[in-house]
Amino acid sequence: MEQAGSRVVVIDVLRACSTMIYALSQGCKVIHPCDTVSKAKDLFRQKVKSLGKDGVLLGGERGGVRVRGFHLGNSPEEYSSDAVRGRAVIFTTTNCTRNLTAVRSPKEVIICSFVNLHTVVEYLSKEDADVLLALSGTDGQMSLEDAVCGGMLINMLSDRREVVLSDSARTAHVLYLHYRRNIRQALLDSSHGKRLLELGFKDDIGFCAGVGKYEIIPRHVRGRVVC
Ligand code: 3SL
Repeated sequence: MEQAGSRVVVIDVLRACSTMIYALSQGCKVIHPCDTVSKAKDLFRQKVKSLGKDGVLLGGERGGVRVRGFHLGNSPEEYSSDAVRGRAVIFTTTNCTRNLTAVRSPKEVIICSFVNLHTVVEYLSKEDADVLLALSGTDGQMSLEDAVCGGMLINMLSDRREVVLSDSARTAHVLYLHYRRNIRQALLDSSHGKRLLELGFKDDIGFCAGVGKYEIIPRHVRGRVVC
């Protein structure tokens, strides 16, 4: 996907963007998103040669659960300072990293979820460039939680600068207005949230519903996510 002149904001509330934001806030040096498990394993082997075994971790999920043989799954709190500080993470998830590696922008690609939303909005409000929201969704379908997050971004940005909305942006905004008093409920109502609950990831839902906890803006630049 390429949008000439636009800043692209990739949103995946549950859970990959929230996890990447948390990992980088905890001192992770760089995240390398990969679209497939085999590419992640290949890249890991290469990086071990240059960074050593202690310098790099393999993280991610398929079907919500940690890939067999990986050090970390896709629960944000696994990426604590103790685990990731000073290290590179090779990261692959079912939807988000695949979408992320497909997005191109001549301006920039920004990683966003509720947990860094305020900082992203402050940044976007300083410039007039078009903004394209790329909602990760689930298996090619729209996800309620990503739409509500996009809608909240639109709501906050429209207080700070002029915005002209497409129909899909307007739809996301209306969904946000519905959930504005209880963001966590949007995550609980979503099919993705329900699946994570069944898998035992209740704490992740609480974490990912925490609005504006981290003041960082990760960017995807030439295959690397960095702050
Ligand atoms: O598909 C993804 O990118 C993941 O974030 C999905 S899950 O939350 O790990 O199920």
